[in-house]
Amino acid sequence: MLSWGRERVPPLFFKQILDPTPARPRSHLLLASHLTCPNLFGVRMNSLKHLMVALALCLASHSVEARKPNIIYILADDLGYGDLGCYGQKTLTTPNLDRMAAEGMRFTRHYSGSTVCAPSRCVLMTGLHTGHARIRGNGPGQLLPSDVTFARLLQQNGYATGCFGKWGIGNPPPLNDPAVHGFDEFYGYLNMYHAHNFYPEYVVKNGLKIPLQNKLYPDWYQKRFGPRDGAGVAEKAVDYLPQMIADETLKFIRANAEKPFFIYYALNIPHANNEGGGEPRINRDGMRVPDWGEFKDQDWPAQEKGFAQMMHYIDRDIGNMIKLLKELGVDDDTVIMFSSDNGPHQEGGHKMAFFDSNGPLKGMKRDLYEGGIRVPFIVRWPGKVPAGQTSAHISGFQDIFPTVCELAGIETPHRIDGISFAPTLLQEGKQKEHRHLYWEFYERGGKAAVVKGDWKAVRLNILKDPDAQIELYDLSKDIGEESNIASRHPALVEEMARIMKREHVDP
Ligand SMILES: [Ca+2]
Ligand SMILES: [Ca+2]
Repeated sequence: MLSWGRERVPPLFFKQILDPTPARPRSHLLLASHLTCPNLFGVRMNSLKHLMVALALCLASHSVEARKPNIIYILADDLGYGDLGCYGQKTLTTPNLDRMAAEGMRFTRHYSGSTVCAPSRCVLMTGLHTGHARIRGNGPGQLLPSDVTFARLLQQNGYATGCFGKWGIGNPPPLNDPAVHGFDEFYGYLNMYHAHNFYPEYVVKNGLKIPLQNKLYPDWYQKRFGPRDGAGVAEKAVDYLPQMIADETLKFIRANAEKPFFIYYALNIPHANNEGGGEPRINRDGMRVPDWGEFKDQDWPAQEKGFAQMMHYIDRDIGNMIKLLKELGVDDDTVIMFSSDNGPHQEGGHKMAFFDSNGPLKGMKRDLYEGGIRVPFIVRWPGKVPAGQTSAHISGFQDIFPTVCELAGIETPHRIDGISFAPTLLQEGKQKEHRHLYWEFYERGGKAAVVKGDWKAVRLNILKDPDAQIELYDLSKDIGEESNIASRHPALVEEMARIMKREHVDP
């Protein structure tokens, strides 16, 4: 981890250096290679020798300018560590994600940025953990234009960049927030309340609200204001936006197959429509889907059939995406990453235990126990990331920033909390390890947590008592965090307390 030192970092820390010294953009590379290659047919060559020299120069200039990989980062919303077949799910099947894991690398110690949506996405985009990040909860707040995202660095380095789905960083974010932070294209939901609604009345496309055919129950209009703009429950449910978002993503891939592209595909499923969960007019079904498909005859509550179908959609749409990459001949040039923004939810009438969404872990969304923050993470890059590997490397959302930049050959000059795990992915060079990972969270009494190798420290009720007792678990023997052994390791508990103090910087 890039250490912030023992002193508190002054507020100036947030004014990150905004001069990423971009590598030559791809358009320049193309221009350069064009200039290096003589006009073979328009200029008369004096001899065959000259022609051969020219050809050699031309080939050399192309070989040093190897294509930058496409990057697709897929983020599910509230999908748990136990929800995928390849992570032990017993009831539901996820054949495409399981294949993606079999053809790539599956991480068993990957952690989300936070235990709820907005801060987790902030950590992902900015590479700063929740003790340093601008957005640390789902409450009010926005990114500043000067906050550096890796999307912007990719854009500045010749990538076509698109965000599809739920932005949800800050509350409410400005309508053009993704454009401000490095995305050429955006299609989906800006604020998280809007993203609760699978049948909203509008979709945001490049800073504009585009109307859809859905109509809310009229009394929901009075409840929609400020950050809740767009939330509610549809009386007329026609356009299922998650499907339209999946289609738009494929369209972007087709349109940009020739360039290096970066896609941030931020699903808003299997999250609940929290407003729908309390709405008797739709039988309190916050897990509403167009149809229940193969699950329709199951003896399950409607909300569980809906959850199962959402998992099926996620898996099916990722399968279609990989199929398209193959069709376009860019599969080998594309790194795909899949994860979830926090642990499983129990909202919208859905029960977390129904499909055992946290697997062997303790807790769920809003906990800093493992169930709230340890998430599935799969990386597939045919021919580059070895197939069928499982990695126990300890990594978090803050690491995506430097990893993606390293894979794209981009320098990351400003200080972030992440460490690139490209050496693990490519099995090349020495992998640097985090000394520890840190989280803080301000709902339900407030809490903080540290992961240090197999040791896990959790401190609850920090709003009432910042020095509240620390719970300590040994994850190597106790993955379910059942046995608090803090009293047996006072020195380690002291150290965890020091880490918590050091990693928190007042926003
Ligand atoms: Ca979430
Ligand atoms: Ca469980």
